[in-house]
Amino acid sequence: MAEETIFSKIIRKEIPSEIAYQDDLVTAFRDINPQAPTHILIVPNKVIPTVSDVSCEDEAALGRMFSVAARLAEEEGLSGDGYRLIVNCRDHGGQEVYHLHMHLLGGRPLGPMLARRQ
Ligand code: DGP
Repeated sequence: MAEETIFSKIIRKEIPSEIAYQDDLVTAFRDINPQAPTHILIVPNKVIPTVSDVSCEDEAALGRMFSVAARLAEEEGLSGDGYRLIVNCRDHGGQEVYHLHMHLLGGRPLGPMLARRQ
């Protein structure tokens, strides 16, 4: 059984957060440290620590994450100009919270995908 993080407490509403969407498979809430006018995290309700831990039985939740991203992007007025979805994985990916999550970012031009090498 994978270890819980703070995101499980957010999903169960044991600690406050600004929840934008929730259903039986996924929860979406606003990032505590927003990097863009819209910055929402979309997470499976089940604890899956990283992308490397995904299995076939998670496909419904992962698919739902994308349909919820599209729905929230539309609600936030991002669909026309576009937005970015990011999933970080482990150290080199810059993952801080080990409960798989998708960042939905938009509301301004987001620049290049990666910081350029010097
Ligand atoms: P990542 O680096 O991909 O693991 O991103 C983790 C994100 O989670 C980071 O942008 C900040 C956010 N975050 C961490 N703790 C909390 C929290 O307690 N509440 C909310 N709303 N966001 C959090």
